[in-house]
Amino acid sequence: MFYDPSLSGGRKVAVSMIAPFRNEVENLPWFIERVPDWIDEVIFVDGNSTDGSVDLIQDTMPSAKVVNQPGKGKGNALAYGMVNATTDVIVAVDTDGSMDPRHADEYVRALLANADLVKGSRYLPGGGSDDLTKLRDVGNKLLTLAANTMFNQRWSELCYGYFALWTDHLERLGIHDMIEQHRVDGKVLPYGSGFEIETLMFCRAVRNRMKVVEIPSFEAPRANGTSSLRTFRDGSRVVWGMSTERVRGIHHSVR
Ligand SMILES: Nc1nc2c(ncn2[C@@H]2O[C@H](COP(=O)(O)OP(=O)(O)O)[C@@H](O)[C@H]2O)c(=O)[nH]1
Ligand SMILES: [Mg+2]
Repeated sequence: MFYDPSLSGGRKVAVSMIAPFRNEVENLPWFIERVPDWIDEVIFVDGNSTDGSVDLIQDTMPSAKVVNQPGKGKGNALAYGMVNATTDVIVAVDTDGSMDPRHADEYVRALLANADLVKGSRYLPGGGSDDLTKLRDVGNKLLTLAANTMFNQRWSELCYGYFALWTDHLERLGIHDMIEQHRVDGKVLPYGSGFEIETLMFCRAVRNRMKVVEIPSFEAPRANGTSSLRTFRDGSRVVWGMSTERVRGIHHSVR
């Protein structure tokens, strides 16, 4: 349970941490050690790992839930993890050693201080990244500019996976519907199944007139292994995401 007497009349909230992983056996011990003890439910979402990640989680954190994603891609994993949450609040965190789960309280505090969705930003003062290559940095800035123009926002960042929201909002954001489309025909993942998931959620939050708040976040370099993001393929999917949401209409509800 998260409890801060100075916020929201001292309301207690139960929190789920959603942690997607694919072959992160070397990075998971660091992550698991840092999961705050006030987190009520940790849902690890496996993308068919073959490196013993599942055994490691079950041995070192037997209280955690480990679920298999029904389809492919990080978006599919996150959506599936989120709809399995049984608590009030969801915090999503990567498990590659780049995001420190000990900062989850900052996200919950911002939700309790009256936000609907809280997104981490590496570009706000106090945030940063040692993981972004120059190319990704420029790409992310251009994508942010495009999303800000299309959705009339002043976001400092777009493609970042540390975020939190009230679980009740999932339905409004159409997340349940997304995991229905988990069948993958051919090579292209269905819409929402890839790294465009965050863009899709943030843009849909605007479409639903939800209050989106950014807080600073620092991203360390991925501790071990390599990123599965491919800059051009996934950058194009992000453009697909924001354009699709824009065409669907800014102030028309998602559902
Ligand atoms: N379950 C699952 N997790 C994934 C998948 N792709 C990436 N991840 C996880 O999502 C997080 C971010 O992925 P990463 O490859 O580091 O991308 P980057 O942070 O954008 O460079 C990591 O914790 C990965 O293990 C996937 O297809 N399925
Ligand atoms: Mg990473």
